[in-house]
Parts: sequence; C-alpha cells; structure tokens
Amino acid sequence: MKYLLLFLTVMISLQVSAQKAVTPTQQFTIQGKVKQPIIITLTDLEKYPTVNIPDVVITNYLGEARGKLTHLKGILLKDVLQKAELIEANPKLFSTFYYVLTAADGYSVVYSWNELLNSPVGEHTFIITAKNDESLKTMNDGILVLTPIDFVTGRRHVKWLKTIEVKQATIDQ
Ligand SMILES: Nc1nc2c(c(=O)[nH]1)N[C@H]1C(S)=C(S)[C@@H](COP(=O)(O)O)O[C@H]1N2
Ligand SMILES: [Mo]
Repeated sequence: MKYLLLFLTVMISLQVSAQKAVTPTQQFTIQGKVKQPIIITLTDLEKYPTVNIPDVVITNYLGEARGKLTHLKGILLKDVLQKAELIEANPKLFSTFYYVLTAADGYSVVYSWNELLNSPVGEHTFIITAKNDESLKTMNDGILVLTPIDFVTGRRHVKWLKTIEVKQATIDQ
C-alpha cells in the first residue's frame, strides 16, 4: 500500500511537471484528407484579419471558473482552414468531414466541417493572437484555439495546437 501510494505520488508529480514542460508551439500542420498538407507558422497567422474578442471566462466540465482571458484578439480558424482543399469532388459529402485538433501534449478536440464552415460556431472559433498582455510570439499557450460561445469554454480551449487532421466519416452501406 505504502509503495502504491509512493508510486502514485511520483506518477502524479511527473504528470504535473510534464504539463508545465510543454514547449509553446510555433507552427501547426493541416493534414489528412486534403489535396496538399499545409504548415502554418506564426508569421502566416499575422497575415489574416484580426478581430477583438470580448473577455472570456474559461470554465471546466463542472462549470467552475478556471481563469479569465482579457484583451483578446484572434483570427478565424475557418479562414485558415479554407486554404486546405478537401479531397472530395461531391460538395454534398463535405458534410461528412471533420477536423481533429491535437495539441503538443496529446489533448484533442473535434469540430465538424458544418460547424466551422456552415454555422455560427465558425464565426466564433478563433486562433488567439493576443491575450492578457501577451502577443502570439510570447504566449505561453503557444497556438491557442478557442470557441468563446461554448457553454463550457475549457473543452475547446486548445493550448499548444500542433496538428489539424482532416477526416471523413465513413458511410455505412
Ligand atoms: N493542450 C491542452 N489544452 C487543454 C487541456 C490540456 O490538457 N491540454 N485541458 C483542457 C481543459 S479540460 C480545460 S478545463 C482547460 C483549462 O484551462 P487552463 O489549463 O488554462 O486552466 O484547458 C483545456 N485545454
Ligand atoms: Mo476541463
């Protein structure tokens, strides 16, 4: 029992320090079912139109406040995604596509093609380019994606974005 507790304590502290040790990401890749994989760097992100975003309270799955983001600016994730052409000739089937965003620490969230490109969620899903008093180049969270209109904002507050995998749901015959 004593050793089990010791083992768990060591594992938990390793986990905590591992979270702190994630290096802020400087670029991410859009890959998968696209005609050409694309690497997006911080310099590329500077080329997109920026909008001011009202303050956002980050809540966890219990609805508890984890922190408040202020002085936010961002660019629309969909503006960047539009550069990645889907491998699909039939526009009707765009509705079967989804995007898997994965962070450098393995944290992963999904957005569907319709959600981002055919719904108000897409108008409110940002790559954050300034927050609190940090700019994109100094942000500890690396490339950060956020949907401020989500009910629980923590879930799609993706720090250290590394890849966006474009996928298609298979159609069962
Ligand atoms: N890369 C990454 N982003 C993440 C997480 C994570 O573990 N890794 N946790 C998420 C969860 S579950 C919540 S509630 C919020 C919490 O934000 P905070 O870590 O800035 O408090 O971040 C989200 N973003
Ligand atoms: Mo969470």
